[in-house]
Amino acid sequence: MLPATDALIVIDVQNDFCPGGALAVRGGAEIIPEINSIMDEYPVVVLTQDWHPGTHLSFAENHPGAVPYSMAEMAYGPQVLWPTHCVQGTKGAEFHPVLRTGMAQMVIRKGFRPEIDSYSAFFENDRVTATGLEGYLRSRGVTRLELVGLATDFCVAYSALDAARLGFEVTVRASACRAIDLNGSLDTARAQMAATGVRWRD
Ligand code: VGL
Ligand code: ZN
Repeated sequence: MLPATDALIVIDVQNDFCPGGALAVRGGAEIIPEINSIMDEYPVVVLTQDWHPGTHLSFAENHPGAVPYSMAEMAYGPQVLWPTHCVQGTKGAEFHPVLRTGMAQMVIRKGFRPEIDSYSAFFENDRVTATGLEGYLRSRGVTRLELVGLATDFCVAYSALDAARLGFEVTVRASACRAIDLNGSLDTARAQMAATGVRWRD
């Protein structure tokens, strides 16, 4: 068992991000056995859950004429328009059935405000609206995070960058992550993480 300062943060291992889901990440379900087996090493285990209302403005279908994977200008800046995914209360928003969800002490939901997307587990895409995860981790004395899950270049990367900026010691365990890789997004995310002091563990 690792010391009480160490947390495992499992990002968005939900049906819609796994093969067969609405926003499937290639190989998304392959990472689950590794995540399940390392959970026992961590005194603190947190799951995040992408959790959107059907009216969410990150969905292409809520922008007349827009197609999935195009860009829109939101109040906070550019935003990818996604296929409708992880709608609150649907099967697609549930955790993948193979994930050991019972090991989690905390589930943090994000992306529930219709007008703001939230890739990061710490701040929504406006970069200022907090999810509350920072306070939870600090009040439990956590200083080191290992991040796993989906997708490497969006929710995992944004979470890792925010965590590093907040002063946590952050490792992305790449073997237990899979990427969307949209227009070079994986290379961009990896460069940003390297520049921000996020450790990348193959
Ligand atoms: C994610 C796109 C939209 C993710 C969530 O979990 O990486 N990506 N919503
Ligand atoms: Zn989403």
